[in-house]
Amino acid sequence: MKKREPNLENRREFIAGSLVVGAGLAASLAGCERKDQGPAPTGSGAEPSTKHAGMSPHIEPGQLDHYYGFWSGGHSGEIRILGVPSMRELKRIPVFNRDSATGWAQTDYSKKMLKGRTSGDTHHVHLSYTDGTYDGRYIFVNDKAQGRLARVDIESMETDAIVDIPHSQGTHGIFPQRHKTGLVLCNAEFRSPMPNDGRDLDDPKKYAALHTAIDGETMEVKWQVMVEGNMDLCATDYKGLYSFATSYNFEGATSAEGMMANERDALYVFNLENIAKAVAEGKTTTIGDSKVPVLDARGDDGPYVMRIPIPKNPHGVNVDPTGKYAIASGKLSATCSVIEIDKLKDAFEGKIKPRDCVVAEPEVGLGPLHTAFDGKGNAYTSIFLDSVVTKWNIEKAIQAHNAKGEKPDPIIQKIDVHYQIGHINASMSETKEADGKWLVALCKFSKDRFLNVGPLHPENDQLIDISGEKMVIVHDGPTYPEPHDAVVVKKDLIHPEKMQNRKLPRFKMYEEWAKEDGVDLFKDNKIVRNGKDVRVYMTSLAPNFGLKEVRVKKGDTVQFVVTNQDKVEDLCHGLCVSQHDVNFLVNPQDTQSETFVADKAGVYWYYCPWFCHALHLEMRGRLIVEA
Ligand code: K7E
Ligand code: CUA
Ligand code: CA
Repeated sequence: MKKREPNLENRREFIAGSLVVGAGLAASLAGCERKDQGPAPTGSGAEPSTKHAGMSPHIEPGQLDHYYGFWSGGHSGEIRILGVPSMRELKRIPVFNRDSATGWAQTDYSKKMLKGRTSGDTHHVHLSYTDGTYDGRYIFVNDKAQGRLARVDIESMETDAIVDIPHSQGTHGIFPQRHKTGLVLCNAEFRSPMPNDGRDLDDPKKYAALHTAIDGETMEVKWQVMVEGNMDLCATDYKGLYSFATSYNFEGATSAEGMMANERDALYVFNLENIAKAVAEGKTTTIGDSKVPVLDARGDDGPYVMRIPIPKNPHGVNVDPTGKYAIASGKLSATCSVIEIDKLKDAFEGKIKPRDCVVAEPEVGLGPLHTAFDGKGNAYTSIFLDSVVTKWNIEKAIQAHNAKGEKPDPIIQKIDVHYQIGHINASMSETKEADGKWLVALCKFSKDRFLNVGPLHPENDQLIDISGEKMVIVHDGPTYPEPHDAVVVKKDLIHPEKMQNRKLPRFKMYEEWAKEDGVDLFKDNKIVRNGKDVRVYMTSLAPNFGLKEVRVKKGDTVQFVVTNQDKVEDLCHGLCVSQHDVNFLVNPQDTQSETFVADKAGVYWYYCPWFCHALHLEMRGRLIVEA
């Protein structure tokens, strides 16, 4: 073993120690040895690892990246777009959070979607698919905090739908179907009473969790399947037949110790065809006041759900680009379980046992979490406790599993990452077009890799060149906490529009108001009073607002509806009303609205917060509130 910084070693032991509570577990983990240390950590006198013969992540000023990276924002509640390989942050898309720059969670339509909530916890971003690759239409993202699923329209790069999933606490793993934009499957991580109305409080045996199917086109909740164990990560196959969910608390415990009691938990396999048939035949029930059909599949290895025993507190599950294998990571076992998807049919028909679908279980390191692919038969698993990425060969792992006597070694390389890696993903890894170019390793701790910025450190998203036989780290990418997952998408599959295209559902709302009030949004500047409700239609065209003065009475509810007439790319305006907590963005050719109460008499300047013109500072007017 190469010499390490003592700090780092302590930290690893600390983190490992805090996780490893069960004695049996410690014993099972001790058996795993690291094979190849990879490059030494930089910053400790070692050669910087960027000197290598492979691809450069450097993108010259003015040059464009080759990939879009879509990052979840974790408990920031947003989605971020990064350019890969430069790792430059290009945009943040507010989803569940309040965003002062754009007015998200303040504008009328976003408020309506959010129902007054302004926080969320996004973990998993996935794009809509057609024929096993991205179709460039939608981004889906979960909210673990409040059990929701949201969708972003890629043309506008704006959240266009948010769905509350009934009786789903801790909506965590999500995955869209890959044969077409069909269902988006969503896992509830937390078991809870059904319904959660005060019953069964102290009777965890009766708690359950739901696997929910949402139509990716209409964003309607289609059905739910109730199971007994919790569900963590989710994946789908490439044919539309199955979805998968790892369960780390198959024990049904309510404490961490209890959740680690058994050596094996399970991978749930949902048979989507059989479920759809049962739903169509009405073999369902409902829970509480939700109208969504629920199929109760607790405890039975029936035609709907199969449980494959796998070790131990499994976390990630990923399907390889050939669609042949689902790979579940052990987390508290040093192994990954490789499930051959073609065998599932026989297992569902009772011809083989569920466990017979496991065709390999290679030892990859301590605390395996997630797996990415290069399209050349290799898997890359993030190893949390060891802070490494393990590159291993899937076919060799299967040969080793079956071999009598001498076993081939599937492990190709382990490379240090900095530090405590969570998710991992490779360019196009979640599609049949995985291209084996770049791997992003999303590390939870950055420790000493960046300038000290206080107790809250950035995360460290490292970029790894996987185009050669050996992985090489080429870039450290600090991010604001806490992205969990990312997908890396070829740039020619993503075509956002540069001007607001007015197809989003919120435009229907403005058109209806305009019709009611006999107003042309793009031409008219008009104040419409209805009792104490005052609607202000106003245009913006650099460097002027259509109204220099808006006169209202104290106590009026004022709604500004602003339409940006500018047709110039990148020419945004906005509206900020001084002292009234009103601040929103209006893209070129866009309309936005926000409502507030004018509760103080006086003169309040409204102004454009986006630097749009030499006379940008002069782009303002007076809100005159009469006593
Ligand atoms: Cu591993 Cu929420 Cu995907 Cu985080 S989960 S790392
Ligand atoms: Cu418009 Cu600044
Ligand atoms: Ca467990």
